[in-house]
Amino acid sequence: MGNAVTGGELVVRTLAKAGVRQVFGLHGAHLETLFQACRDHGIHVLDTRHEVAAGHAAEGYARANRSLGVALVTAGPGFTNVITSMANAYLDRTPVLYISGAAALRDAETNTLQAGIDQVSIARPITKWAHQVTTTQQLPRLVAHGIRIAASGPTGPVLLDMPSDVLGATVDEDAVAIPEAIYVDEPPAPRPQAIDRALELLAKAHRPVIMAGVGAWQSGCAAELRSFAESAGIPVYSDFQAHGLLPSSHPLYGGTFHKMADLTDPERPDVVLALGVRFGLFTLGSSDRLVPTRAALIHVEIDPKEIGRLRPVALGIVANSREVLRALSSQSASRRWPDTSAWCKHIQTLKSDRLTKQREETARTSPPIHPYKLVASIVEGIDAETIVVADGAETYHWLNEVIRQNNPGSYITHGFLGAVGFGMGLALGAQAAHPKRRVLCLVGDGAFGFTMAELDTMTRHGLPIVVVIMNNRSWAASQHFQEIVSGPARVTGTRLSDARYHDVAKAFGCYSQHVTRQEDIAPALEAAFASGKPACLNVDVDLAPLPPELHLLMARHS
Ligand SMILES: Cc1ncc(C[n+]2csc(CCOP(=O)(O)OP(=O)(O)O)c2C)c(N)n1
Repeated sequence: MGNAVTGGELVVRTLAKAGVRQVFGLHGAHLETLFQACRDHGIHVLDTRHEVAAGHAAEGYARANRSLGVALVTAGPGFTNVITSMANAYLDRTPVLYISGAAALRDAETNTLQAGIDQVSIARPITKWAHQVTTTQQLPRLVAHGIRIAASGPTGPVLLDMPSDVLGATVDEDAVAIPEAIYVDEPPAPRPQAIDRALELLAKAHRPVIMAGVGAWQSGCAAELRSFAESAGIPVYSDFQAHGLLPSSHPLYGGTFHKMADLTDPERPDVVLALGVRFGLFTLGSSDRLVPTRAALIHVEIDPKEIGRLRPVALGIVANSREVLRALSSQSASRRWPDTSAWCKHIQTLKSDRLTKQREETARTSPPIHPYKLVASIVEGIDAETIVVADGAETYHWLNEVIRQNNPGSYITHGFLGAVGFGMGLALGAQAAHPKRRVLCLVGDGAFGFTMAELDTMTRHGLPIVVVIMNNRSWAASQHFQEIVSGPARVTGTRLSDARYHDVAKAFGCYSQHVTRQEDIAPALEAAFASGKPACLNVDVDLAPLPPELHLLMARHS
């Protein structure tokens, strides 16, 4: 006979076996055995002020670390508060294990506390798998199963719903084995014929382009991407998740996908190798602004449902992006590649022309600070290791203009859900994943208001995140949309006040500053990082200018 252990203990032993050292959550009585077991096993619980932030922090951790994130939320409202995070993780393919408490099975249909809703059914459409565990002995097997599902491509969220009596019951530890091999390590590789065909198409191209998407980033192909792009002389664009996979400073990097709209006839791509790209919002749907209709598309995707979804393909390959790049590279050296140097140079010229144009257009002195100048100052004021989180619509579109990261997983921002208000949580997770790196969270004033109490979480846990508020006193993307669609005289429900957010931050124990002049941004950033504390810079910016990317998107939707 071994020791009698609780279900909570079995869950945590399994998490520990899977390499989990950090979880995010907010306590509730239903979770008590889990919190106690985490304490015993040295798994750090980063407790937030709102489950919204706990869910997003688990996402931020997963995205900054390219590993599993774990969120613990209590029964009923704790669960409903992470629905947005679940949906976000689902659409962005972020591997998060959500563990929800639930009322004891013996209390079913008794109108008891925090119960009466079917949490599994609610989660099912927004997770890869949702399941209620009904037997204590099955907890290790099902936790391992959930982790395997979340972490295997295409990765995504999983909900395990755990009734309090299942967690609280004890079993003989010798009667329950903790699974050893939890992760699946063999990603799907392409067939040789597919690689031959891809090489044939690419070798004939005059203006080839690689588009790296979420699947490329998740495959961990930074070295392979660089080596293949260099050997074949092919420029690379990326979506937000794959940003930094090829360093922004690399002469073959063209920018985020939307920058492909700067390629105009006759200099447009003729062959596109899309690695783990999900066509849609970030490729302007099925429009041919980014990928011309006449271009041959080679689409590599781990999920066959994405291939040909919006664009017909010349060749579809269901495989892991890194495996495909390895196979391409193994044959690349023996090939004669066409000289693409003029094409690559053209893309670099477009890139620098765009920056020069914006610098000239925004050259006027402050106040009010032009939003472009704020993002440009931020990018100049951070080191190459800094992780940047961006939240808020116009805010992140401005940042997209200038962001340059040299590491993957270092730019964490909006995906398909477009959920405003997730930045503070993401930043908590990113900083927990990388305690030695700097984390800067750029956030719209509207977005900041969702979870500003997380400044307290930062203070309590000693996380020196620098929060910069792009304060335009408005839900700017909404207000601008309204002005364009309904007219400037019809603005309603989209204005915000000139709140003193820096005072709020001070009250939470943060370093804080109100910034109103362009020339004060750089020193304020420096002081914020030097403080070694969580910091909040409330920066007043001009509401009027519209970010260039938004022109592109509004043109599409008008
Ligand atoms: C949770 C959520 N609520 C509402 C919206 C609709 N929405 C899209 S952009 C936007 C304005 C965001 O304002 P802010 O955070 O201040 O950023 P800004 O656009 O001013 O940079 C809103 C409300 C959304 N995307 N997500």
